[in-house]
Amino acid sequence: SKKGFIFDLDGVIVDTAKYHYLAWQKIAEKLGIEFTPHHNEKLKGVSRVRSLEIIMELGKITATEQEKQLWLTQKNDDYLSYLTDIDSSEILPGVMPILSHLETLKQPIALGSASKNARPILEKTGIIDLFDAIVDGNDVSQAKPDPEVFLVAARKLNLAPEDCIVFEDSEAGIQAANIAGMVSVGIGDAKVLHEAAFNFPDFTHMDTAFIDGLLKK
Ligand code: B16
Ligand code: MG
Repeated sequence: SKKGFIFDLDGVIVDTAKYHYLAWQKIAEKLGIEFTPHHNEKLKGVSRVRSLEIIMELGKITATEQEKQLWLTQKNDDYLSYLTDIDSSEILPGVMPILSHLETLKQPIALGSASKNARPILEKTGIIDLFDAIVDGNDVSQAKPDPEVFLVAARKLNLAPEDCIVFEDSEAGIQAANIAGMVSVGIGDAKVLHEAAFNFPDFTHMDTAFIDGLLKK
């Protein structure tokens, strides 16, 4: 049967989560706020604006709208500087075999990312043509864990939410997929992503038989 396979971008398809972290760390440092990889888990999958709010809450600081805009711009400029020279080597191990398998089976593939930088990343890594639908931070108004991004992707694929499978590396994204009524697949630390229906440390641990099994349901 036909299922919709919805992929998150940062931390699932490409290894850009590390660049988000580096860029936020610089902002946090400037604000005198301690920001560890553990704190960073809460930022994964959430919007840029919400990410800054979380950091400010961590440091218990307030700021004017103008200051916040400045920090958001600085963070994004810094993040983009890491992306200047990226290519297909940024694609995480095991991702291409799964995407190729889905393509061979003619199963619909969508992107469901919170990032406003998703399209240039897919272009630079050379995989944009594999996607039947792309939904990113420019298309939605509600950040994960709100299910909007995945529901819009399902609609674009013309599939019911229950016929969609979401691959996510973030707590917020797994929650969004579950709220949407989709099958959630956690990619990363199973302890962090314990709410997912399935867990894999990364795509090298997922074989094509797992995909075939989902299609039989
Ligand atoms: P941008 P995803 C998310 O992408 C990231 O995980 C998150 O850390 C980031 O803040 C968010 O995109 C917004 O990204 O600043 O590029 O618009 O994981 O949903 O693909
Ligand atoms: Mg992610």
